[in-house]
Amino acid sequence: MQSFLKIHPQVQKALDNNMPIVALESTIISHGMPYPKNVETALAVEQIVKDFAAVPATIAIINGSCCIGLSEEQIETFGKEKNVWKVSLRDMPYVISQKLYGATTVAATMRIASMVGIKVFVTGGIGGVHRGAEKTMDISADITEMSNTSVAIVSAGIKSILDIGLTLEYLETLGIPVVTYGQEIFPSFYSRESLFKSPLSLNTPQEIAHMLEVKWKLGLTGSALIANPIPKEFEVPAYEMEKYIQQALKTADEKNIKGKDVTPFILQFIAQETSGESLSANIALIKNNAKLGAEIAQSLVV
Ligand code: PSU
Ligand code: MN
Repeated sequence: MQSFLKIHPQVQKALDNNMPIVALESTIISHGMPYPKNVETALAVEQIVKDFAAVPATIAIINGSCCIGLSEEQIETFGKEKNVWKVSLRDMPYVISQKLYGATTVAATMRIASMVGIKVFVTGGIGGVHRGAEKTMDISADITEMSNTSVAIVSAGIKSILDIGLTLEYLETLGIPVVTYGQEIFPSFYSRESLFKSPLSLNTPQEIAHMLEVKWKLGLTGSALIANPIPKEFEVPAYEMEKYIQQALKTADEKNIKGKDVTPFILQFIAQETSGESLSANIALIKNNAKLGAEIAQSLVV
């Protein structure tokens, strides 16, 4: 497996010295946001992780290697290049063996992070159970991967483009702890609230880190979803988002958008329709997650 891994010297140094590391995904750069905001955000997020005394490791597939830690130039390439694959678990062997550019989703990123022992991963929002999944069976591999891989995910809850209730049910089935930071109500990505009470909540990064330690010491392998509500000043009320989500889902259906193209299409549609308001919210929440992720990584001793 080692022969497929390419570890950035800074990340290697952090691994050797048991320093806190935060993994970051690359699909959000290539398929989740438009250029140049995507590159600016990816670099800003790395800087925040550094400001909070942890080492960022953005993960992507380049020329047959799983790269753990990217240079600024490589991040720029992922933000600009049009022929980048969105790589979930099922795509990994193909994209690696064909030596293609691959941006890793939550599922693929956490799997690669776990190969070198990184325990904390920060993103905007995870994939989950889509609305209408009872007919389409569209359930992200992010969710099933969370039961396989022992890497905690810091996200802003579950995007309201998904079925939040069904996603929470699925996470329960898989035995994955869902912990909201600092409030009882479960957040819905663009908004601090949802119709759901959070299954668990904790008020400090230290308590979250301690919970993770206990989980893994008990031999309860797998992830935990740490839901970090978007800062108040950037939130878009759920009822306002809902009409854009409905439009996006309807348009995706009319255009017969399927499979892995659904999530990027919906994100782009909503960003366009809200004149970038959803994009600003997305950027703000991922920065906020980077801070919490670094703080959790700091406190973690596993
Ligand atoms: N959520 C976002 N932006 C994103 C994604 C999720 O706000 O770019 C990406 C992540 O990489 C996630 C993927 O893993 O979408 C999920 O895709 P799917 O629903 O096709 O599994
Ligand atoms: Mn899907």
